[in-house]
Amino acid sequence: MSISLLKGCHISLTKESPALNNIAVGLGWDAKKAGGGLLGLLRLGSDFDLDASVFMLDENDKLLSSKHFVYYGNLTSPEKSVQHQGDNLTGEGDGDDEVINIALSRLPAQIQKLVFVVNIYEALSREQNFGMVQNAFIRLVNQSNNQEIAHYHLNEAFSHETAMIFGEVYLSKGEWTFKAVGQGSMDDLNQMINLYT
Ligand SMILES: [Ca+2]
Ligand SMILES: [Ca+2]
Repeated sequence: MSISLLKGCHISLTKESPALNNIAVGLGWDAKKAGGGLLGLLRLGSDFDLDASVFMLDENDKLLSSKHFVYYGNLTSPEKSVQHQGDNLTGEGDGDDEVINIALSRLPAQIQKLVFVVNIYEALSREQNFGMVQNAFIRLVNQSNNQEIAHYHLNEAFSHETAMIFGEVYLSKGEWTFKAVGQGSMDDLNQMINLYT
């Protein structure tokens, strides 16, 4: 049975699924329906494109290399341990909008943490932020049996954030652990890359 996590909570994936190797990480969101008034008109004028990405970090919380930042412009990490399934441009519809596959056994030994981020494409020029997003979630599926292991719905009220850490998968005492993070930021992707470099 899938475990529903609240913000800040974590579970041991190794304990939940001892033979776990291939994980599909599904991330979803919807743009709030544009209301009336000028803001609604402005919002209708631009596409609303959210992008999921993964920072693959070593024990110092630094990217192992620039190729270990996996996003729509770099869909696969060098050793194919992390593979982004492609860019969704609208977020329309229920279910996963973007999916990132993880093969734990292929991860380089130096990788201690995977940080799953969703940011709004061209948020500044399009004047968009997470206050305009609803139904955001991250979920982990065991690909060997297609069973969902855990999910986290970001129910908090967000406002000016343009990027959001949805969750993290990290090694803790030798066990892969998933944490529901839900931490927003006004940084763009380049600023986040600098944080982890
Ligand atoms: Ca996208
Ligand atoms: Ca959606």
